[in-house]
Amino acid sequence: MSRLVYVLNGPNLNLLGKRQPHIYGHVTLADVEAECRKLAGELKLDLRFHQSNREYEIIDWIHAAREEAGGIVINPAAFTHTSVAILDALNTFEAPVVEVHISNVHKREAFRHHSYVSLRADGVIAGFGTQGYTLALRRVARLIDEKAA
Ligand code: CA2
Repeated sequence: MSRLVYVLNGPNLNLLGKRQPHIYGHVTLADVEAECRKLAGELKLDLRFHQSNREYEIIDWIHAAREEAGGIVINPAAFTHTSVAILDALNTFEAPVVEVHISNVHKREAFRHHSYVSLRADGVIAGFGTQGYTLALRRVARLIDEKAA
């Protein structure tokens, strides 16, 4: 089982820490990547960390992950609630998938309560702020270790 994990981020997350701090906090996506890379070192994981505002790029990264990755952590952002195409791509990926949301989507507008991605995700983390990413990485590492045992 590969110890390479893809961490994928959807639209507008490049603005993390720069706008709407009352919802998403002050931590930037670069800070999140640095925290993930630090933890990945401890967990002996390799990381590919990406963000895109384009649905097709996220789909292409999921296809790339099929070839080489042992897990995916994904915050699809608004595509969570709209994208059958990302769900279809994730359904072709056989290793663990953990869905992350920085905010507690269930405390927000009704349209954020439904996730296409949750139909595939092995677990979902929401409302833990950017800490959710490292929690998700720990879970993926555990699932990889369990499969290898
Ligand atoms: O809570 C999350 O992580 C979300 O996936 C974030 C998405 C939202 O559409 C989902 O319902 C929940 C929005 C990402 C936008 O990120 C921004 C960050 C800072 C400033 C503006 C947007």
